[in-house]
Amino acid sequence: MNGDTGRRDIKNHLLFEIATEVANRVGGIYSVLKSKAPVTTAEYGDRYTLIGPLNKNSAAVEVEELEPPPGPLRETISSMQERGIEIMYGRWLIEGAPRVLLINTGTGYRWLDEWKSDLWSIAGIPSPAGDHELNEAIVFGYLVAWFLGEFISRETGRAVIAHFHEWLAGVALPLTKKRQMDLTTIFTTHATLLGRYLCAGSVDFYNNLQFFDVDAEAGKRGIYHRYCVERAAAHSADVFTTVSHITAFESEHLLKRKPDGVLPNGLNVKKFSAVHEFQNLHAVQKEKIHEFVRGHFYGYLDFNLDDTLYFFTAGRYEYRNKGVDMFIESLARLNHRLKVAGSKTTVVAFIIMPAQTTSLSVDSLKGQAVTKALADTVSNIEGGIGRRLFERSVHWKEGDPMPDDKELITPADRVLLRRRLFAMKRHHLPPIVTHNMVNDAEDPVLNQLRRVQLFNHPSDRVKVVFHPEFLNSANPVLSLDYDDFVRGTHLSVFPSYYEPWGYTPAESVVMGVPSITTNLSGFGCYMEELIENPSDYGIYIVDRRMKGVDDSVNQLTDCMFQYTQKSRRQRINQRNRTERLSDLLDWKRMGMEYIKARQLALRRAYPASFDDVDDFDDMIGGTEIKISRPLSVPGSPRDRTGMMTPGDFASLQEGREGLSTEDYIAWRLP
Ligand code: G6P
Ligand code: 1S3
Repeated sequence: MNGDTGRRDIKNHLLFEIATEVANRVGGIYSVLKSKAPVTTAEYGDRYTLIGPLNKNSAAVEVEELEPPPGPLRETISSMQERGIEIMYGRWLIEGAPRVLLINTGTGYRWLDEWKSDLWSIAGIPSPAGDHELNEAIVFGYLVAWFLGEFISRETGRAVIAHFHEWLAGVALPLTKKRQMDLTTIFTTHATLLGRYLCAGSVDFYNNLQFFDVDAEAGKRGIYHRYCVERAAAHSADVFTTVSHITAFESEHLLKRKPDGVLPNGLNVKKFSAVHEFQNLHAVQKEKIHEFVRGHFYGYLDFNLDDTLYFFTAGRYEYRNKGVDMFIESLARLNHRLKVAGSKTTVVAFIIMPAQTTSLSVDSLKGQAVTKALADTVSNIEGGIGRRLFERSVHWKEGDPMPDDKELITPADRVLLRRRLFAMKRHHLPPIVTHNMVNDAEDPVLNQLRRVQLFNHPSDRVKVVFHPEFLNSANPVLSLDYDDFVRGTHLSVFPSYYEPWGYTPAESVVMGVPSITTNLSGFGCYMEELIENPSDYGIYIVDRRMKGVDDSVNQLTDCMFQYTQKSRRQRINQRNRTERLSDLLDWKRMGMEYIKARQLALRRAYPASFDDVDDFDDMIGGTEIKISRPLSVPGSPRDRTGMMTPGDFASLQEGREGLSTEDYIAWRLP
């Protein structure tokens, strides 16, 4: 509990957001912070600073170093620097350009043992030797607590909110409480440690959430000490939040604190000035995927690219959690259904998930090389024919025969072309993986593809390409950046089993690419709550909660099969509708929940400053931000509930009368 002396100015409060992914791309939290930066800096200006550990490689490209402004910030940084702590202050070179403060944890390790024993004595959190990740979390946590403690002793005028993301940045939370710091805190968990571990195994997670012996389960998996940090962070924060209702439910049971609210993830949505620009981009990027496919399937290109659909899944390689197991099984069933139906459509399904590889395979490189050589030869021949045709025509006189096409292509051209065609002969099927895998024989994706026999056989209507590396336009085989690749595809498929939010389907939607998700992903549940008929808008939600596995696989197969039955015109219409959902996912709208969480944190720490109900309304004036709602535009999705902000269906439920979390309307699994 802080002093609540009422001295601090809450209206002009300062905001620190603390995470290990500040200016350091690791996963989803980086996306949250980066995409949210424009709305947060618009609201706070220089009252907003992000704090993270210093990663020199990524800071070198993402951050421009600056002199800290004079005042408490500079004084605190200098004081820590004088004690040997390296701190980099600067501008994160992203839209919104927020200020960042990056602390070199390496310069704090000399106190590691002391801090470990302190953590044990103040919070009962053990820290066995040899867990590097935990050591990093402890050193970072103590350095952040050090910074915040010194900062608030110098900045005595304004209130301070410290918002922490994920357990890795959470060690400072119990410290702020124990040291009774005069600030207010928020903790957002983007997943739970136990949830991720339990789901990756073979437990029936959602039906047993209430019954897990959490300490024992954490102990069995060797993560008890990390779990303690996560739980302490959740319990010490003034306001505890998660990214979705499904994770709120999970946290309530696994971390034993009911979250105060849900802060869904938004995107920084960019609209093109021409409405149909994204459709044009689809055609342009699809042509680049065609180029790859021509090379990859050379020698077996017996399917029509104009009648080919591109499906994909992508993300971190969490085979079961991200639902790749279900995707592959459904692809096998889809293959069967398309064959039985005598369909002329071919589906090329991409799996983009980084695994350990040694290099691109010779076969993949060769495929691109032979088609490139063929394209160059054809273009030379084409140039020669053009020149000769022109020469003949320019010398043509009345009475001469018309230029004969047989003479236009020379014997040398024919030989060269024949050589190129011979190089295209292939004696084995096109590969299902583009790289040499370190562990080919035990790779779960490859083994399942073998089990269901998706081998890119000419008779298969579903072909598969496993690209075990994130995409990059500098890659010589599949030369596209991720966003461009997504635009060129027809359908994204994310049948996750464990997905607290799920940026991948949301990103696909804002690019106008229809997406399949599940009712076990935060995003899927959110869409289901918000839109009357998500499938009308290209969001297909597979039921993995109430159905058995086989039924869910069939539902996913049906979904994909029905998509293959659509005409081009229907696909174009569908993309238009999908893209229209993007305003719903914009931070301008989603960010409202962050505003509410911050107000709740201030109110809890400084209740006396909120004597007057109107004060709270003033403070939360952010609700008046214009939320663009395509909902009112004819032909756009209709909000099922008439709610104005995403969190209205069970988020920050702070009543005016009290501060109890009991009035949080927990979303329950049926
Ligand atoms: C976009 C382009 C159209 C193109 C279509 C192909 O809408 O603007 O010119 O015909 O994509 O759609 P498809 O679903 O067949 O890739
Ligand atoms: C987490 O990253 P993940 O892919 O491990 O955080 C993301 C950002 O909140 C979230 O979108 C995702 O579902 C979580 O799982």
